[in-house]
Amino acid sequence: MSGAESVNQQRLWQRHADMAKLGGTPKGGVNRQALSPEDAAARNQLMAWAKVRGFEVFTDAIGNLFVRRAGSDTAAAPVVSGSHMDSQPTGGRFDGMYGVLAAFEALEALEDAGVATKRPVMAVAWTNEEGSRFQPGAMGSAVFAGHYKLDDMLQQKDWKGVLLKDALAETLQTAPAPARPGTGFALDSYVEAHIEQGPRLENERKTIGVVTAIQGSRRYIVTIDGEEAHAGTTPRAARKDAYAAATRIAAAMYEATTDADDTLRFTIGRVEVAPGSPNTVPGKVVFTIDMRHPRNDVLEAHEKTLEAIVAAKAAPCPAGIERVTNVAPTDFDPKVIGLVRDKAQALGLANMDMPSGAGHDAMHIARLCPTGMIFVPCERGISHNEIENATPQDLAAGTRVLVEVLEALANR
Ligand code: HGY
Ligand code: MN
Ligand code: MN
Repeated sequence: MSGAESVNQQRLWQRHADMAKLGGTPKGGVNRQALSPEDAAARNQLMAWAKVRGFEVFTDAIGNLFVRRAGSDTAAAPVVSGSHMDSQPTGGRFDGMYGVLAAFEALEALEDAGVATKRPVMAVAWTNEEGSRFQPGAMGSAVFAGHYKLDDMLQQKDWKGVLLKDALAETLQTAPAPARPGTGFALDSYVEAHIEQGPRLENERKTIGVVTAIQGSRRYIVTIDGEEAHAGTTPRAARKDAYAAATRIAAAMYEATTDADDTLRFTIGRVEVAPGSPNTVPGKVVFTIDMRHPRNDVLEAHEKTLEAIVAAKAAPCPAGIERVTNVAPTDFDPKVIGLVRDKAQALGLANMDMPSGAGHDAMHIARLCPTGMIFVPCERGISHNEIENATPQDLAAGTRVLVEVLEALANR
């Protein structure tokens, strides 16, 4: 039996159902935010499955969780596949989790098929890809790739002021694993499977997305300092209303980022208004910006525009804009792209080349080793939403391509 023939569609689907219970929401989605008790439960579940198979497991200093299937050449750098198990607050059961479970299923299929590989093959669950609780996102893979310093990330706080260092320690206590010091080790190659999180595959009736690139992404925090005052007695002329300033700034930003070809992605996803009392003029507003585009020069130009808008529209409130992440557009490795396409073809799966609008851990790992991604469709392209859905058949098809690609990389 080949690796692909040993992919067990029912086992893979059931694992998704089992994992969806960890942080499951009444609407059928998941709220399994990074380094939460639900995240720890998912880590324990993955390690329990790995233990049954006798796969080695370990974590690194930022909590990335690795599952290793040995190869014949113990000194060889591993071929790695994976994604993330943390979710958005109102997330779906496939975003990230599919990539981790497809990688684990690939290890199991190689085992079931009795396929020996020269290089070790590993599955990984990267810490905090979503970046919704702790910013920045794709944190575990970024620290692994040296894009962020470990100590800086350990000092990050969530919106309630919880230190990442403390949340990580608690998670690793709840979900203990052999810990390797530091982060980062040599990888031979990396392939990540993920739902598309867009409608193209479904619209074009393709089963496999051969991912060629990931667009650039930048995140900012805008802080506006007004002056708290009585809502009933304070004349408009005397006000330093932080929320009024925020609305002027946001309106100007939406207008400035409305490009003719609808390629730029501009999102204000979180707004905090303090003190949040109906009869007190807001004294402080903090809001996030997520901006993306395939070209860095376009992002650079828009960043200058955002800065100019804050300077021009904030008065009479002092305001600032701080960039918190900047990930350049990523082109994947042509050899890995070709391998994904060839294996999809060989398996008779309709496929198409396409870029990724969403960010993924692969965008950081691509700076370390030959990297590629495999997309499968999700229903109506909906994601970051509890109704996110995919079919067992598509998930298994993507996993069959994945195991063939991993085997080819591990034996070349
Ligand atoms: O934001 C992203 O692109 C990813 O889904 N976390
Ligand atoms: Mn994801
Ligand atoms: Mn996501």
